[in-house]
Amino acid sequence: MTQVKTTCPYCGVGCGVTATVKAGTLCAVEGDLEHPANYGRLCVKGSALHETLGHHGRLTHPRVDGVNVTWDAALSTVAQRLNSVRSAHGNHSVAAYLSGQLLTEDYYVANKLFKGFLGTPHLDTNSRLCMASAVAGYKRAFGADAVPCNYEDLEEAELVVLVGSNLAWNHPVLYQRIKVAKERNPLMRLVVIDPRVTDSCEIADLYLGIKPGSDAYLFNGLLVWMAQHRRLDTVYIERHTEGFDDALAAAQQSAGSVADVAAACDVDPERLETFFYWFASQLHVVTLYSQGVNQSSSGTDKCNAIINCHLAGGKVGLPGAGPFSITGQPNAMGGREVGGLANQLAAHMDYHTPGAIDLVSRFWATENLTPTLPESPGYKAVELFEAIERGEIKALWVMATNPVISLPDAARVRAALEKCPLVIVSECAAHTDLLPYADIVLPASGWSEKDGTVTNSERRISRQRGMLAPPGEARHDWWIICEVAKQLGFVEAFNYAHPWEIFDEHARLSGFENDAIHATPKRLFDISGLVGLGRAGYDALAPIQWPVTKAAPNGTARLFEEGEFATANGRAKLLAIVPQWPEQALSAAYPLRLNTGRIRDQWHTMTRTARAPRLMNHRAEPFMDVHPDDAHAAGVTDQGLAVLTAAKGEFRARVRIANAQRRGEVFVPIHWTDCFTQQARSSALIDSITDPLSGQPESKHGAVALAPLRVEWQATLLIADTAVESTPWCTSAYWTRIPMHGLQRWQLADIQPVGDWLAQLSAWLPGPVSVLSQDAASGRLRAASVENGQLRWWLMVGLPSELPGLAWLESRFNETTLSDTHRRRLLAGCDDGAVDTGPVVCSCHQVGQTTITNAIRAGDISIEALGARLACGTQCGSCIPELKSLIEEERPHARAKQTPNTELA
Ligand SMILES: Nc1nc2c(c(=O)[nH]1)N[C@H]1C(S)=C(S)[C@@H](COP(=O)(O)OP(=O)(O)OC[C@H]3O[C@@H](n4cnc5c(=O)[nH]c(N)nc54)[C@H](O)[C@@H]3O)O[C@H]1N2
Ligand SMILES: Nc1nc2c(c(=O)[nH]1)N[C@H]1C(S)=C(S)[C@@H](COP(=O)(O)OP(=O)(O)OC[C@H]3O[C@@H](n4cnc5c(=O)[nH]c(N)nc54)[C@H](O)[C@@H]3O)O[C@H]1N2
Ligand code: SF4
Ligand SMILES: [Mo]
Repeated sequence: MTQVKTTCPYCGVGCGVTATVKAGTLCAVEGDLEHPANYGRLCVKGSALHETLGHHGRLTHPRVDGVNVTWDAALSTVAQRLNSVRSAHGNHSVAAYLSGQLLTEDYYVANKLFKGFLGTPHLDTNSRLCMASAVAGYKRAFGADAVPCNYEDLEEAELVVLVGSNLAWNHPVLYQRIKVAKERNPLMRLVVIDPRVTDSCEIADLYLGIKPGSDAYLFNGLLVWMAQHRRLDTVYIERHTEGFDDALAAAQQSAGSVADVAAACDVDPERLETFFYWFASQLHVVTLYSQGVNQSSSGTDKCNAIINCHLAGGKVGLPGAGPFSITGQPNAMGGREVGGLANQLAAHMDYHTPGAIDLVSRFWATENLTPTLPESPGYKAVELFEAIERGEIKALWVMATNPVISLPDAARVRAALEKCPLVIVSECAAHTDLLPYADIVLPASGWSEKDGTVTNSERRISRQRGMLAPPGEARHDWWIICEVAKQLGFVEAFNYAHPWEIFDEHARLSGFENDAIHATPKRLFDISGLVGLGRAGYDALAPIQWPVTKAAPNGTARLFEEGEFATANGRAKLLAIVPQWPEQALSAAYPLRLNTGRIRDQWHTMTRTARAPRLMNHRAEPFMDVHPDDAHAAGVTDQGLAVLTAAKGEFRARVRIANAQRRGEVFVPIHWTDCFTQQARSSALIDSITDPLSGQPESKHGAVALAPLRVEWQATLLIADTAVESTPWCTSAYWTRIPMHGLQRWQLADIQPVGDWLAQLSAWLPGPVSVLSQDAASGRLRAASVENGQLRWWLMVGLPSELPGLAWLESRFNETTLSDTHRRRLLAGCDDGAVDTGPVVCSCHQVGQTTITNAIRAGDISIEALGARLACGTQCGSCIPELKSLIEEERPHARAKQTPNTELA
């Protein structure tokens, strides 16, 4: 048994993980007590990491034109085809689309190959959909893409403002850290600014449920208010900034009075002014912002509207103060550091950085090569796919992202890929919606197998360490890229034996000619202090925050402490912001505002988190959160099925009527793909409108219509993994697949009635059919098939609310031979008598909503009482907000507690 320290591959918090490996299996994970991001904590996704591993469902062979081939054949085919596209159509006809989930070393060699050696600027990343506006905002204000703050600042602040961030679900460990800090410091306040009431409101002192897209009005209003109430730091403004007067004048134009701002944001003026007062009267304020700000057609301006207020109040470069863009992906930062965005060159240098092209060419020794480095930026993600659609780009290599799901106007992306003559995909999972478009599929190693570094939201570089062998022929991304580069003739430049050598080169480039003589201003991203670690030093590297230089060998906790910025004159810039509304317009045909985002237990397209059945239980099906009035107007009901329609796409899901929604707005999750459901890709509803500065899509502001999906029947089918050969029921108007242990659960519904269910079952399913119960009048039916003593499938026609507890049935599927008692009980139509415990609220301990409401009704009306009885909320704590709202809802029905309460024990 060995224990290995590594880093969680999900969100940008970058938690340290201690993994236990026994006999070639990673059997347990726990939080690394020493890692400064989490000090031992993990959220529910992190703590289920070991449950997502295993060789099943992984890509294990390189594939060319649908045929498995050897690596030699795959690599030479990639090289040949890339070369022939280049010689026929020029260097700029090839492109790469990368991901914030690659390791820094993978990213570095991909950027070096495409920009440096293939001479194409068209290399962009999914960080465009995620962090591009935050990057552009920081660069405009500070002269560099540099997050000034760190996680301790969140604990030291007197006021933390969450803007467009559902931290409790999406960066749970940071939320828990704030929660603890708030318990220690009762004066600390938390404000949440979000059109939805989210779980992040649990510990909020103030919630502003603003109209979507109105953030720039709000922060312009705050700037004006600070000026009117003499809450500016005039000394700081004078000494360390420029542009204040223009910024204030622009703010006054759009946000003259509290009443104007309150009207624009559609919030109560008193609450708004309370926020203004709190922000203005505290020095130690952290504003933490995320996709509710970034994913907008004016996202960059919104970031700068926030940064303006921090600069004007001198609330930056201090402990507990600063504008903090929280990153989404585990290595969003590392990608930005190597230059993975199409407008960047390398090591935080842009094409227009004076001398950068020459410097990078000399460093990479490409100056004598044809082609040389491109001279100007390439296409940003949405433009890149438009260029593919036009036929201008003819070869695309996608690594570690799924553009047919995550890019807006997803149908158009599919059509573009269909047309693209050469699509290469590096991927870990055997089934994704992208793979059918690939001419060449390259199997990549994944977390626990690959070795390298990632940078988290607070600039902290940590090691991800490889512990397991990749399955089959899967190889590390850096290796695949370097082997292709060598086949293309660039042997010397890509001759690395281990990722530490790549890291070393990246560190050298960051410090190359980065001194007072060569670079004014100096490049802030400098990790030259990590040059020369060697293999042993790299393997032992402890988490460290950049810059790491001779002057700061132990890293740098906080930036801009002296008020010296990375701009030419050292001053930070305030920007004049003219607020803009979302560009996707509402209309009579599409009257509802569509908001899209994340759920607590799933990661993006679910290729990893859906492998752990317990993570499927919190939200098992695709859903839409709808305000009760909108539901009523559209004639849809809670738990009923409905369709959202946009100009270019459709979304079918189960309705959740939610008071947390503003009227006129619908929220849908981003996670479901065609691998999991009939039609619930959120990006199909979003138009490809982007921020003109950052190129980030307006993914939070679609326009849709809502209507019921009128179905004749609904059914639940459980089927053993071994029994699924084809899935003919996928022609139904609605289906969704929910992985369980050893079986799949399908929720089905259709608009066509089924005349004869028995005939239908024989057509759909293998094995003999046993009817367990049938009620012709109501159309209810339960049937199952037992073959060779094993339960093969189980079906219930009826509403999902009538489901029995599925745990008993799940265990029966996993019995190699059904015992006689179980077989008899099953065929008598019985289960263990337990009712379905409802959606799982506490994923750590798998406690369902019904169990919890029963306990509350029986008198357990506190988190502590529920925890003592059911264990819910006692591990990662992410479900506590939901427990609290259940207590609120059920409290009126609770009866005075009789002690001891034996009924539910
Ligand atoms: N569980 C889980 N965690 C994740 C991920 C995941 O897939 N699952 N993904 C990771 C990634 S890559 C990212 S980028 C982060 C994203 O983390 P977040 O940004 O927190 O995630 P989202 O849910 O996309 O959106 C945040 C909030 O923005 C709000 N919002 C929408 N429109 C507006 C608006 O106009 N103004 C304001 N102020 N708010 C608005 C939404 O209602 C939503 O609650 O999460 C990371 N963490
Ligand atoms: N409507 C809407 N759209 C959005 C968003 C939104 O809020 N609303 N959010 C946007 C944001 S912030 C983001 S970050 C994107 C995320 O969207 P994507 O990046 O498209 O989603 P993922 O599922 O993370 O895709 C990663 C893929 O890489 C594979 N993979 C995992 N590890 C590795 C590896 O080491 N190597 C290789 N080669 N492959 C690997 C996974 O199996 C998976 O298929 O979605 C964006 N799109
Ligand atoms: S908070 Fe983020 S990094 Fe930490 S365990 Fe959860 S998903 Fe992983
Ligand atoms: Mo993201």
